[in-house]
Amino acid sequence: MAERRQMVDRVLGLLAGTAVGDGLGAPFEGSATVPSTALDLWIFSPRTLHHTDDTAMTLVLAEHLSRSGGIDQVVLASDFAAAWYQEPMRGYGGGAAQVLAAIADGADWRRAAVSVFEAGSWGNGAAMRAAPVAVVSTSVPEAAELGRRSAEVTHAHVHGRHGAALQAAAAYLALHSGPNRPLDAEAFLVDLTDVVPAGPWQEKLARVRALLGREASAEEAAASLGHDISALGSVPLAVYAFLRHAEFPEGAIRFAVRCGGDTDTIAAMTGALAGARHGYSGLPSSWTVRLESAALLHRIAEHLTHDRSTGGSTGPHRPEQ
Ligand code: F2R
Ligand code: MG
Ligand code: MG
Repeated sequence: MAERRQMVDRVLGLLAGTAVGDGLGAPFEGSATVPSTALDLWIFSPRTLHHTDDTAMTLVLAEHLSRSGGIDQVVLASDFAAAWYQEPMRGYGGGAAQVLAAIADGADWRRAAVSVFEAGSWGNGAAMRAAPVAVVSTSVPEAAELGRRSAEVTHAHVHGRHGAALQAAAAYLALHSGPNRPLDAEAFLVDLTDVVPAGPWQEKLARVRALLGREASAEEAAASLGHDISALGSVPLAVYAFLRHAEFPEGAIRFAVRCGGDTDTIAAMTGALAGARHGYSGLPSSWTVRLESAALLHRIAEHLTHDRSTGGSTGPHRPEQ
């Protein structure tokens, strides 16, 4: 029972960390730099933390997983499209909105996902929502595989898919990291390196390792890893922000926003990892109390964890044959 409560706390932390990062980062999205003073004004404000597409899509995926225990791509594509149709004002990417509109109009997701960009989108929209697949996974490779499957319904480009795989694998490692001993950043990076191919992704992870070695600042990390709307130019930075302050979730999320650029998304991905490691109880209550969607997050975390701890009606995900 205590074990189940702990897992609910960590799953809720993963979801609430996403929403907090998203809400704290959103006002600064697109700003090259985020001065500490401006961030502090917003961090210490009592105003509601409204969420954007990052949290909206994360919650859709989490609900999908809690219903089915795995990923049914036809249904997931339609779930994403329905959420966009209901709330198109959540700040979706331009291409993503067109893909979702096509799916809402009845197009097959396989065609829709390559209807705007020929090779599909390399945006970070699949990575930003991928973390919940970690909850239904039983290994790092399975989390990565589910991340890719959740991505391809809208992000067909290989970089869009690798970004989701990396974030999903990082979320799995964070969720299952021992909370009572310091995180082993080197082992974390070795595991992540296994889920992406040699080339630019592994090169970015090598840079994360080097930046950690010299405790690089937000500005230096953003310059080295990128802080833009692409998956390759944002997921490694989110991993860095998490590892840079692995024992201090508040510091990790704050650091992510300070990196500038695609702040809502980088902070949402960092927040998912920090929340998965430290749980909802490890996030500042002065932030979680401001969340627009707090009640929904609690409900989804309970459902998602319930299905896992009971074996559920669905059991663990089996890869498609
Ligand atoms: N869209 C935004 N922010 C813009 C400002 C929103 C504004 N604040 C508002 O309130 O409306 N943020 C959100 O979008 C990002 C996730 O994007 P996603 O889901 O990947 O979308 P998309 O459209 O697929 O890709 C984003 C852009 O990247 C370029 N791009 C992608 N693939 C491309 C390709 N193969 N060839 C050329 N360009 C490609 C395009 O410019 C896409 O529009 C997150 O930041 C989220 O917060
Ligand atoms: Mg957004
Ligand atoms: Mg964004």
